[in-house]
Amino acid sequence: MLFQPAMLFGGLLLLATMTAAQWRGQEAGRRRQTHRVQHGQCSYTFVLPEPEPCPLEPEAFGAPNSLQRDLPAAGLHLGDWQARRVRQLEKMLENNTQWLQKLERSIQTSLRSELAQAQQHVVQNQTATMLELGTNLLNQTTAKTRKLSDVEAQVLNQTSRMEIQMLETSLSTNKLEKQLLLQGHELNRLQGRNSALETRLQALETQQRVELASLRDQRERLRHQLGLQSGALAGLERSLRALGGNASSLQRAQRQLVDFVQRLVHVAAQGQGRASGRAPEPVFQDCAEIQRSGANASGVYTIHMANMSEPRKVFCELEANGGGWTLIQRREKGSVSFQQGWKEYKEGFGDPAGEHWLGNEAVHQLTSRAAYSLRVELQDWEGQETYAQYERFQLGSEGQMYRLSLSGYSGSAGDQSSLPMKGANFSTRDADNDECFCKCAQMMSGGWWFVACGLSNLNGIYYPSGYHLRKLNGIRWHYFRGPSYSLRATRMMVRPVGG
Ligand SMILES: [Ca+2]
Repeated sequence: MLFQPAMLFGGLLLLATMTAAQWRGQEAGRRRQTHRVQHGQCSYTFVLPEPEPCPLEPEAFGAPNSLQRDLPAAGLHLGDWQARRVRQLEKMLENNTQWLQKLERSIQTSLRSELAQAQQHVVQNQTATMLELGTNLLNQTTAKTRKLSDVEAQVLNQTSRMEIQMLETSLSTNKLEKQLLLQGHELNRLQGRNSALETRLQALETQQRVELASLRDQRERLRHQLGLQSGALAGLERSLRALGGNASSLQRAQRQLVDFVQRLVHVAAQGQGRASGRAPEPVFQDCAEIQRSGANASGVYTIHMANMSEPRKVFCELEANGGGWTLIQRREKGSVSFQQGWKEYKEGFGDPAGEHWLGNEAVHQLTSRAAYSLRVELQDWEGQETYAQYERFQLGSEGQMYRLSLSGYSGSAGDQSSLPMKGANFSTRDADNDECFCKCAQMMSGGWWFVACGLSNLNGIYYPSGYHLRKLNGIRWHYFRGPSYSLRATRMMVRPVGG
């Protein structure tokens, strides 16, 4: 079917050529007729038998020459001639048609075989090409498949690794979640406590506000009274100034009288001793006098202080820093408890050879007799030693709550004094004389000149090495080792000014 148009075209071409050739053939007379047929790229040449010339029937036409010759004359026979001629032509046409059919069959046969061959050839070529292509494709596919398998294996490895990591991650996530839960519980608990504390704090704040208001009222009242009293005081001061000279001379005379009486008592005792054959015993008021008497070894000596009935054993530092020092306090190993009350601090406690507090009353008596200096020596747990010295040091009476008076600070234990230069009352756990709403002696421990609560406390709790840090109730000296460092050793000693 596909070849039908081509064949038709070929047939038409053939007919055209043939007609031309026939014409040529007729023109050429009796030459042999060759027919060339062009079909695509192929050309076919056919040598065909010369068509038989149709014999003219003599009886019909007579001689051709005669026809031509007799034509005008024989006009009556022209219709017969034409009929014969038509039959002749019909026959020729029939012959040609037969010939054409033969030719067509021959062409068809030839074409069919060539077509089959061509088709076979094309099919073979195509098959080979296809096979080659298929082989290449197969090779490529195999290579790609191999690559894909490799990639798949890698992906599988990667996937398993990722799965392991995911497992690990989920485990750690679980752990973290548990921790988070625990922390959340803890947080809730703390929040609960916090809110309770906040409530308490608010209650305290309210209470403090109320207290503050009442205190303000009191302050106002006191100011008013102070105003009234200052006038009276000014008058009194004026009178006192007039009496001052007399009073101080009276005090001196009183002290001299007491000294005299004591010496007299002592002389009487010596007289009794002499009567009983014993050697007389010298009497000293402090370690400076002992040093002046010729002693030069530090140690425990006995002194007789003015206004004190009993002699006291004291430790005398007669070697360091010019000597003549009477110790009033020593800490060195924590063997003596300094958690004592007012009475104990008043009378003194401990052993003068070791750790001790000489006693506020004795120090008051000693420092009221003459002008005294104070020396404070400190040692930390790193082996550093330092000191603080005060040119003037005096303790008030018990009625004055053994008030501290200081002046003339110098030394290496900080640029500033850790003892209150403006003075302070003495406080113990049972006698709160500080300048704080709180009770410093109970918070900081021991007995000291607390302010509110101040920068020092050499009578705090003794903490051994390793426990001495971050202790607010330890042995403190702010400008040496800070507010919460508990020191290793301390000494406090007094000496008459210029003595
Ligand atoms: Ca207080």
